[in-house]
Amino acid sequence: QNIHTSGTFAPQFIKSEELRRGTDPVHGLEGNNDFSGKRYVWLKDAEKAFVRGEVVEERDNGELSVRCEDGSERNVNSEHVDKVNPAKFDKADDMAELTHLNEASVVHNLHLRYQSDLIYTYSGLFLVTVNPYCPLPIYTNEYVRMYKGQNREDTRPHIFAMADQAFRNLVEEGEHQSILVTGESGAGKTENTKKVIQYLAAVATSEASASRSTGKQLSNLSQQILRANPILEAFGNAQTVRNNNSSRFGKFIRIEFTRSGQISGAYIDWVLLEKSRVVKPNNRERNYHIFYQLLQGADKELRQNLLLFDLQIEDFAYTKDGNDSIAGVSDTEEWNSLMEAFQVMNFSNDDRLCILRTIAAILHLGNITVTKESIRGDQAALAHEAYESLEKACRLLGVDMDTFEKGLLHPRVKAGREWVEKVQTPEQVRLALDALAKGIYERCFGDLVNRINNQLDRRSQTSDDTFFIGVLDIAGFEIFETNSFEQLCINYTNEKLQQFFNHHMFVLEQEEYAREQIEWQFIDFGKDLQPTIDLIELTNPIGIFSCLDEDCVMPKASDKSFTEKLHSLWDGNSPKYRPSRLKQGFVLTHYAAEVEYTTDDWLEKNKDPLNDNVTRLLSSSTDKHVANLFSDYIDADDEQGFSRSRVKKGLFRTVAQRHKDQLSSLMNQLHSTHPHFVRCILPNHKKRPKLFNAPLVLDQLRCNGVLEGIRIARTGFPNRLLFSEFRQRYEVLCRDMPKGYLEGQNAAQIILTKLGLDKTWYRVGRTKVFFRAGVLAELEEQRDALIREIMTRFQSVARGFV
Ligand code: AD9
Ligand code: MG
Repeated sequence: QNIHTSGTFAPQFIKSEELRRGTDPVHGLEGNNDFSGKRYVWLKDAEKAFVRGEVVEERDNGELSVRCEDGSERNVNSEHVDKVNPAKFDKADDMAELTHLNEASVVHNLHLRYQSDLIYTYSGLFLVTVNPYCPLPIYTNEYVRMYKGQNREDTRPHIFAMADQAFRNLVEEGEHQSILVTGESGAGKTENTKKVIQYLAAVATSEASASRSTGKQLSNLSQQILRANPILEAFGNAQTVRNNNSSRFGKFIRIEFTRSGQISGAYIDWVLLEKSRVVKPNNRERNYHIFYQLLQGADKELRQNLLLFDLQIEDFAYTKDGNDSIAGVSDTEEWNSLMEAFQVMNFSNDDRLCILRTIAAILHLGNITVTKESIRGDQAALAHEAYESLEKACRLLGVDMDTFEKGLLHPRVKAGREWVEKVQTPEQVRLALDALAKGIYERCFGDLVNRINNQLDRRSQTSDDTFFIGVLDIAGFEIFETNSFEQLCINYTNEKLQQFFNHHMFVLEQEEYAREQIEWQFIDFGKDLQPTIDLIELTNPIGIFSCLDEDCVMPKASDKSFTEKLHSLWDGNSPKYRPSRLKQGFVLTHYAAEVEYTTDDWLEKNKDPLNDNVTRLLSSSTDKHVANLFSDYIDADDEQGFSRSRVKKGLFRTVAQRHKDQLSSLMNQLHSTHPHFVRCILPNHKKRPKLFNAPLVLDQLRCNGVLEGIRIARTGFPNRLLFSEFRQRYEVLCRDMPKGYLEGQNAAQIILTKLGLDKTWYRVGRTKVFFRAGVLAELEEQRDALIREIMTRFQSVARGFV
């Protein structure tokens, strides 16, 4: 197959000799040595990523001497430069239309647009958006009206355009849709997700008000859907170094529609809540918003109810470190709008109370100070002052305090056939308490989402003829200094999503070539990603997750033995895997980059154990809400009549298993949809508007698959022009075109032949001409040169008149 995949691919272009030689007498008057005039190239630059320059000399050995825009003159090998696109392509709405599809041109285009507040740009199937870090007046109702029912080609790139496309596809084709939003922390995923929902609620409501009888009820539902977000954000978002309102979980919101386009319900799925934050927020960050909102906003009665009395943020171990407020945000106001949202969501007073009781209980659990027992040196005991917090926590959780204390300090475990009391060190008890706080929080979060879903999910009340638009808001590919299990989970997710994209692109391209009856075998680059995915998720031979699961049930296994086992399984057996040199860990080759993972604590992270003496207690709490949160634990008597807590048969799952299953269910849903892809980009690390850090952006384009998409596009015929457009722009380059009416395909064919283009660089379809990357640039150059000539000739003729 004649397919080029190398990044330096550039077509050899045979120019029309007639034009090149210029039988034209005027040629030469310009004083230029070449028709194409000046030659500009992109050079790599450490600071700015790329800098543009004019070629002043080209030596025989392939060296170029380039005068750069920053004033410097640099020598560089011609293989290390990229071509600059003709001016016609400046600020292109769709970067796939650039004729020189290279990294520099893509970054440059985004930069130019960003400085003009054009934050949205297409790149083929992607909608790329760069965070403006300031409010832009582009989300008003007027904008909603502007985008409603319009084709992508007829409007400027916008998240509304994509939402509208999805909505129209749903109504017109009766097909599920999905909008996949990814990007780094702070890049704007959640903001764009909200805009999609705002847009859908607006266009669907107006649809509904057309049928007056149901209009009111549906707009109620839209209200509720819009209000789900403040609730999710209070419990699932926190202030971080990168983002004052950072989502610490991934979500997939499905909005369901009737075939006629009315909203009929919604459903929220979530993944990967960062629960470690509950017990250990970083020094310069905060815990989840809800803790501060509660402590700032609750009135006296509620504070008494939750046994908070006059305790403040600085009185709780889980909130006293780190920041206590966010600049420009009032936790009290946020609290008030949370209470309003609860109301709109039809949460009763009781619902509200039991949710907040568990939140307060977590705060009290954090304050149970553990010390050493005075008689038996290193054994754990509770400090005197701990009992107040213990009592409050137990009261709020509806469990007996003495039993709780016993289970905590002297858990009973089975050793062989005997039951023994385990000795616990203070550290172990503190860890158990923290694990419990995290466990309760996560379960509480899950329960909250279920409650919201119960309100929003109206599927049973509507007919079967419903379709959904699912919006995925999930963290993008992560490479940190130290990468652990959490990074593997998120990068695995992104690898799967990228594969999904690559495959989707393959299918669409293939369809387009078939539709246009062009002979071309596009490659399914999704397959390239399979080896890395296999390495993570395969069960036979066993991949990383399964290997980890196995070791989690082996009595003697450790992080070290797990890592060695992985090496023995995969080192040398997969090109995508190699052991770390210096640390305990391994290096994986992802589509975006190589990532080194450190395997410290993986067994523990994967098991995520809870003290089962305590979970048993919680599962039989007098508080129905708490008992329900732990209903997967059963209080079972063993043969000697001792009660022991077990996870119900078949319910115990490791974190890896759970994630794999959740992801596989998400992928199944996505496969049933027509997908749309949004890539959010962080312009700088200072949260400042108009500041565009090109190397930072380039890095993200690599991780988020935009460059991968471009690489794939370049292997086919990325630039396409309708016959009419093609003829209109380039017919001037041909002499002696036949007179009279010419049918489009025929005319295109004649022009192409006259231009003397090499046949491998284009294809003529049924309605369009398809070009290899770079070909249009040549045509543009010729066109520019021609126009220059005509201008010169015109001027000299004009001079002759004077
Ligand atoms: V995280 O992975 O959840 O930490 P996100 O979700 O990608 O992250 P978010 O949408 O929360 O980032 O955006 C961060 C901040 O950037 C917002 O709080 C806004 O202040 C700002 N932002 C993002 N997008 C826009 C926008 N389209 N217009 C104005 C924006 N401001
Ligand atoms: Mg977010």
